[in-house]
Amino acid sequence: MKPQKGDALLIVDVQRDFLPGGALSVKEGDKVIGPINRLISLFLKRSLPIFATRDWHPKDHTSFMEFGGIWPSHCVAESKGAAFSEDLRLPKEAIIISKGTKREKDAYSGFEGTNLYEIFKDLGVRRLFVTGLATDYCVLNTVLDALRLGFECVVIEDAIMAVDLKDGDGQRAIKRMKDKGAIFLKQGEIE
Ligand code: VGL
Ligand code: ZN
Repeated sequence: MKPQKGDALLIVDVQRDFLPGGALSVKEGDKVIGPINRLISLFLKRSLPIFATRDWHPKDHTSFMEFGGIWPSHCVAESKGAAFSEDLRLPKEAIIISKGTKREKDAYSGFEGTNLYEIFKDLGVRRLFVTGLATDYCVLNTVLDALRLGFECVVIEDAIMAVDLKDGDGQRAIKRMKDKGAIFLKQGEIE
């Protein structure tokens, strides 16, 4: 499959806290970085837009355990853990979308409380190539919203990784995305 006009690369939450050694680390989360870097090169070469979402929470965010949530404190805005992985070759052209910025509300989807939809419309984006972390939370919710909003979604299966709080969460998330019409391909199938 060849990315073309109307396509955009969407990189979900490839931040230090979600990578091995981070506060909410996804096991083998770093495996997504190589495939994502190759897609970045491809989209840059074709002058196609690249988006990177980031979890960007206030330090007393409602999703944190000490404030009644289910997660350890993670991705606090401006902290080291909230930074994108230093191995991710994010170009200066990439459009960065911060989410989960309100204390009282969590936002797993990149569309929630952001202007992502408006930017896609302005740029004529119709199809998303989705990568990043984590399959069973932010990737899942972003893809389901995108499909509901009328975007086609190609999910790159070797460029996503699950938290798997419960065994099989990642696989169930993949099934839910497929059932709603997302296409799954490997990075090597995109050229
Ligand atoms: C995420 C858990 C909590 C994610 C964000 O990016 O998938 N997961 N906050
Ligand atoms: Zn979060």
